[in-house]
Amino acid sequence: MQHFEMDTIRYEGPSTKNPFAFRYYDADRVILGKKMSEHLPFAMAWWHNLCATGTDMFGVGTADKSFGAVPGTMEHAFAKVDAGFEFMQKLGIRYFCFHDVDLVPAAEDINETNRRLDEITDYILEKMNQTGIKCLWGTANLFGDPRFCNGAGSSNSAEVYCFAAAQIKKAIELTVKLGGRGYVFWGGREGYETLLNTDMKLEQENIANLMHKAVDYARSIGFTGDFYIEPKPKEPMKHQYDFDAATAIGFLRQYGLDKDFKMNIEANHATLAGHTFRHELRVSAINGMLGSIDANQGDLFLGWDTDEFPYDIYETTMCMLEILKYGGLTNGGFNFDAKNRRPSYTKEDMFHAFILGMDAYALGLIKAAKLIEDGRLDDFIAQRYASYNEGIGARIRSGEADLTELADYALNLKKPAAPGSGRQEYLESVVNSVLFGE
Ligand code: XLS
Ligand code: CA
Ligand code: CA
Repeated sequence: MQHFEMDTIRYEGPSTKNPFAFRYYDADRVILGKKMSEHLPFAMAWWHNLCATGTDMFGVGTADKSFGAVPGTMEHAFAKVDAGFEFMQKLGIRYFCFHDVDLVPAAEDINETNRRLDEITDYILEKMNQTGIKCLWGTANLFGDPRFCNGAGSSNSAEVYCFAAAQIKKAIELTVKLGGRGYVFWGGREGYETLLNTDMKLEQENIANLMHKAVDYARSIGFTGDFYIEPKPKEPMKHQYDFDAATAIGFLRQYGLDKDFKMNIEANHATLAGHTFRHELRVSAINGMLGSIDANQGDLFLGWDTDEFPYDIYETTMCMLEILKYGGLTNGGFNFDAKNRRPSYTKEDMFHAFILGMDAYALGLIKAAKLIEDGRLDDFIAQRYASYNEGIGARIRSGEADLTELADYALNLKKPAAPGSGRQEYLESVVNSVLFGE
């Protein structure tokens, strides 16, 4: 049974008026020596695309995601697999990401949920073998069930902590079964509402302990991929422990987890933390922890996580610039953790959203490569720090000069030369000319 009427979406070039065609995403086009499809391993998020109907605090869903079955049944779970694979094939999406409970309806008894998960992943595996579509990463939903109202690894209840462990264990097994290249820990409700009732130290130690046990178990059953922390500062909790990349990296180092973990950076979470997306990517990259990307965008006028499909070409260009300059993603990809706006509720809209997102990243890649080839930004930065290439600057970089030598250097000079203009406006005009010059 076909779930979507559209044909396969093809590249037709920037001038096409066909709403069901790519304008920029041309899978086989080579950019800086690599195919676009290799630069951009796109993934579909099971939860937004196949599960979410547009429910919000003020109203029920607007989109029909029943796919011909009764929601809440295993028949529906199977229909979602069929629809999901058809959708990915039609768009040329080669990866998917999932939470355990995206795949099947959770049962009262966790043993029954696990049995359902075994059944559905057998079927998913068949579909993967037929289509060549792969799993980018898996994760466990440790925030939806009321038992996790005080967190999972950070729960005050040891029993709830064990249930979190059981879900993580199963989700890791499923990720390994599906050949997933990563396993994500998004903090969910790992944080607090008020310090009046919170033992922060105990909670953080417990989370770290759970992560260590997860790594040990995963490695023992053959998982060779990356673990990711996905930072987010707030929502649903007032304060979440994995506030941003710098905080999460500090936590990983504090508890000896930095060899197994990298960052999964979500664009919308970066802006919620008061950073640019690019900032979070740079912090991760310079710490050797640029892992994977949740490709979406937020709304700067709103204080919450809107998970919109990316359309801002400045943002996608700067993201791709970071990724190209820091050597690409290893096991990671570009997961569209994004949802249609509630009034865009048709099946066509699901396609429009992915075409928008894939084209926005493809155009960002094209423009980022142009910025690199143009060279003016790199040249400017190299020249800006040139004082560290020789003389006292080189001795600072090598660590040879002690504080007295540095101070004596200054005393001899009496007054430093001006540091040189930052030329921000000039550089911004260079960016515009590369983006829009032709
Ligand atoms: C929520 C997160 C979540 C993670 C996976 O804000 O983005 O969807 O990506 O648990
Ligand atoms: Ca996410
Ligand atoms: Ca989000």
